[in-house]
Amino acid sequence: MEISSITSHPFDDQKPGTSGLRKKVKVFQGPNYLENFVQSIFDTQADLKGGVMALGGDGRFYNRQAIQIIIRLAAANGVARVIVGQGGILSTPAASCVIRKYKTNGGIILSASHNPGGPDEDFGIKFNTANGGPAPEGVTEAIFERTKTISEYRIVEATDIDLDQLGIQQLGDTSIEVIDPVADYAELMKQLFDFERIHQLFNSGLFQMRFDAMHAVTGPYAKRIIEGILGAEPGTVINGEPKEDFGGGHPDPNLAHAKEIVKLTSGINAIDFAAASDGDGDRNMILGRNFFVTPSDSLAVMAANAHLIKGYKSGISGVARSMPTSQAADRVADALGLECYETPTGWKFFGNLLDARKITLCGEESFGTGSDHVREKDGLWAVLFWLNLLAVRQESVEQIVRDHWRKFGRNFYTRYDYEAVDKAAAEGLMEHLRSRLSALPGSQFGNYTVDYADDFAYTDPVDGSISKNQGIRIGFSGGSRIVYRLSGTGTVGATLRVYLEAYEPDPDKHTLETAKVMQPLVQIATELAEIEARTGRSEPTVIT
Ligand code: G16
Repeated sequence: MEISSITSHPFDDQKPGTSGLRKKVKVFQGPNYLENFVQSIFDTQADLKGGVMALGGDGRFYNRQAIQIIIRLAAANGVARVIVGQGGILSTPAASCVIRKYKTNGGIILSASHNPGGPDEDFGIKFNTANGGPAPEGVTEAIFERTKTISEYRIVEATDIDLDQLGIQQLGDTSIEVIDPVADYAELMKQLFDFERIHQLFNSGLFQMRFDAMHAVTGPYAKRIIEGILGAEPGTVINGEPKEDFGGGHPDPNLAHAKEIVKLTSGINAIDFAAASDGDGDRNMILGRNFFVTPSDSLAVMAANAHLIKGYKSGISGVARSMPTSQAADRVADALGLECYETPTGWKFFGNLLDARKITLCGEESFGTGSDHVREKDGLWAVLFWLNLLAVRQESVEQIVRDHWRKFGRNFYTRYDYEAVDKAAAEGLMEHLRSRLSALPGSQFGNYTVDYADDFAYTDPVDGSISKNQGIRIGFSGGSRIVYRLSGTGTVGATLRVYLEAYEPDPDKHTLETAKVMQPLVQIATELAEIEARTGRSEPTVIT
C-alpha cells in the first residue's frame, strides 16, 4: 500500500474548545484542514501507532467523507486496527463504550453535538483517550501545539472502505473492523437497568411515552432498545431516522428546540413521560406530564434515588457537577454524607474523578448527565434511568421531583444565552466583571447580599492540574447565584451565557413560576454586567 507524504501548512485556528474542534463544514472541507488536525493527533498520541482506535460520528453532513479520510490517515500512520461503527455511525456515549470494551488506545469522534448540520452548518472532531473520555486539557493542548508547526501529513492512496458491510476489511497492514454501532451499548444498558420492570411498565397499558431522536444519531439506538428490547409500542420513538441535516432542525434537546415533545406533554391529553436527545446522543431532556425537569434537578434526583436502580444499588461513591450547574446535587450529597465536586464546564473534567472512583454520577446544566459506565455524558442512559425509576417508584415524574424538593429545597434555575455576540465586546464584558469582583462581597442588590465573587479556578484533586478563568461566580447569602461564562462550543462570534439560580427552602413557594422567581436576579445580572450597553442586546437569544 503506497503511503504519500503531503506537504501542508499550519492553520492558526485549530484550538479545541469545550469539546473538540468545531467549525463550519466548509472549513473542514478546505484543503488539508481535517488532515492536519488528524495528523496532529497521530503525531502526539504515540500509542496509536501499532494500536487500536475507535472511529465514528453522529452521521451529520460530511461524516462519511471524513471517516474515509481518517481511515486512510490511520493506515498511513501505522494504526493496527480501526473499529468503526457501521455507516460511520457511533453516538458519543457508544463510542466511549466501544473504546472501553475493546480496550482501544483511544478514538476519534466526529460531531458538533447539538449544533445544526448540513453543507452550511457545523462539523466537529474530537479525540477521546483510552479511558473512553474526552481528552484532558494536557492532551488537547499538545495536539493544538502540533497543529501550529505541522508541515506534512501521511495518507494512503486507496479506494473507499465499505462502511455498510459488517466485518473486517484490510487496508495494507491495517484492519478496518465495521461493527454494529448499537449492540455493545445495548448490552451495557441491560447490565445497568432492570429491563424486566421497564418492560412491565410499558406492558401495563397505563403508561405513555415518546422519545424524540430529533433526526439525529440516537434514532437507531432508541428504536432498538426502547421499542425493540423493552417493548414500547411502535412509534414511541419519533423523528427516529437520522438525517445529515437533522431534518433542517436544531438537534438540541431543550424547551426551545424540542417543541414536538413539549407539546405532547402539555395540556389535558398530555402523555406521562417524554425525552429527547441531541445530535450525537450525549444530551437529554426529561419531561413529565405538564412538567419539565431541569438537568440540574435531574442529576440531584438521580443521586438521591440511585440505590433503587439495579446498576447502582450498592450506592454511589460521590457526585460531581459543572460549576454553573445548580447546587441541587450538593444538597443530596450532603445528606448522603458524600463528596460533591464542582468542576469547570466540560465533560473532560469528570474523567479523573470517575477513573479514581471518587464519583459515580455527574452532570451539567447543559442537558448532560452520566455515570461511571462510560466516560461521556449519555442521553439514552439518562432516559433509561428515569424509566427504571418510574417503574420502581410507581409515581409520576412530577410527584418524584416535588417530593425531592420537599426534602431538599428547590433550586430554581434559568440560563440566558446571548449568541453570536461581537467577540471583543463579550471579552470586554467579562473583563469588566473581573475588575469589579474584589469590591462585590458584602454589596446589597435588592434582597440579595453578595457572599462571594470570584473567577472560578479548579484544581483537579487527582492530578493536581489547575484550570483558571472558568467563569465568574457571584454567590449570595442564602444559596442563590449568578454565573457568567463565554461558551466554548459556538462557531460564530462569542456566546455569553448567564446562569441564574435561586434557592428556595420553603415548600409553599415551590409552585411559583420560575420566570417570576428569577426576575430580580435577571435584573441584577443584566445590570451588573452592563449587557445591553456592551453587546447591544436587550434580550437573550435563547432562554432555557
Ligand atoms: C459540550 C461539553 C459539555 C458542555 C457543553 C456546553 O457539550 O461536552 O461538557 O457543558 O458543551 O459548553 P459551552 O457552555 O462551552 O458551550 P456537547 O453536548 O456540545 O458536546
